[in-house]
Amino acid sequence: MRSPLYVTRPMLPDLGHLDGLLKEIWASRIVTNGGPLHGRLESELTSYLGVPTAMLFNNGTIGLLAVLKLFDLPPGSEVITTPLTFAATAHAIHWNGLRPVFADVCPETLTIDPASVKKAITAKTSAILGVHVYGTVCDVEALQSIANEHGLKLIYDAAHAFGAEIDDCPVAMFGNASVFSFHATKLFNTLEGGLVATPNPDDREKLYYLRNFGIRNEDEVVEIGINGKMNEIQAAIGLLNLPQVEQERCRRRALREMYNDALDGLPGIRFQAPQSRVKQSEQYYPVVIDATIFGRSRDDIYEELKARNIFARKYFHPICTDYEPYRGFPIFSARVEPYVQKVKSQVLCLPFFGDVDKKDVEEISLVFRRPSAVRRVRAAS
Ligand code: T4K
Repeated sequence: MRSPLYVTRPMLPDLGHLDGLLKEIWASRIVTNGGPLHGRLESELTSYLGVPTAMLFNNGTIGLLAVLKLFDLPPGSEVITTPLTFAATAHAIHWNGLRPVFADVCPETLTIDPASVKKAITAKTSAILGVHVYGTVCDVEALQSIANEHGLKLIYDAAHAFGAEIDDCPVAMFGNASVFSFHATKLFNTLEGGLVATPNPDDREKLYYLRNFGIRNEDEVVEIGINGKMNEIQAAIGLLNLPQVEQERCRRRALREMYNDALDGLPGIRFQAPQSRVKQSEQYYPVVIDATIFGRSRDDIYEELKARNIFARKYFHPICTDYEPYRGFPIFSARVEPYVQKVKSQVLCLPFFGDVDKKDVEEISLVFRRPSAVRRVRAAS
């Protein structure tokens, strides 16, 4: 049996280099609360991401909580989002005392569908929270025009979109704010971590307070803040990983090409359409498997890969409206049936990180290309 192949593996720095930074931390004994490495990383990421405001957080979820607080959305108001996302997106809305409202996704991009967003707008809507899911960016122009027309805040969950650009413009310059995740499973990671970016330099001050209990100084607390602080060891990992990120992105880009070639021409298999104006973050490699054409389902392929020690993932199945707390929440759609209800059983994210090699891709493609044991068993029964 081959060694396990996971959907992703974290990029890690050279241990010798980490040792140097750990010695700095040990010498200063400043281990958190905005230490020197935190300051360095925040400033490097501000330049890297090309935004006026870039504030580190201890994870993406707390970043989402803080960003929803940043805009003082009316309590109980509605935030329109996609159900095809990680739990954190919807939960952050709920934790803010707001109501998540779900809108369908575009069949081509699997990002939130602007026409469906329009169907979901009511007098109570205060914001749209789009997700650049798998690294595919949302239709930022259409969403902005809806937000402008209805006076809504436009926020992006950019957990999958680190370093993405649209027409050479950093992705975080679109909308009112974007939230990145630096979790171990992300292209750029700080083990756990996150960042809130906005195109507005004036947001810095409030985000600073929201991240640190609202503390202005020893005598004043000016916001209902939270503990969103990244510690010095996370920052050290980030400082060492940042210079490696473009190389990892290039390796993934090459891997994407390999997969595209290996799976090309298979009826019923669709992979992420390239977005001509976009520099892709290269976060995930999702394929959409239409069992009625392909002959085997997403779950068949998932199981066959698993039997070979290859661990693809069904992100994001179940979708948010399948979770117990959101069961019964409608999915607003410009279509007769929400497309997301169909595609949630069809998406599979294949192993996607720099160390996945040609042999791995060949092995995976063989599973797609040959009649499976599952299918033979089914046919025989
Ligand atoms: N918004 C979106 C759209 C998101 O996708 C996420 C996070 C967030 C917001 C929230 O951001 P954070 O608060 O997390 O910063 C993972 C991650 O835990 C989660 O961060 C991520 N999305 C989500 C898509 O994936 P799981 O349950 O799939 O993780 P897990 O532990 O099964 O890991 C997947 C594979 O990665 C493992 O099979 C092996 C590999 N792995 C994982 C870890 C943690 C490693 O090799 N090393 C590791 O340390 O959720």
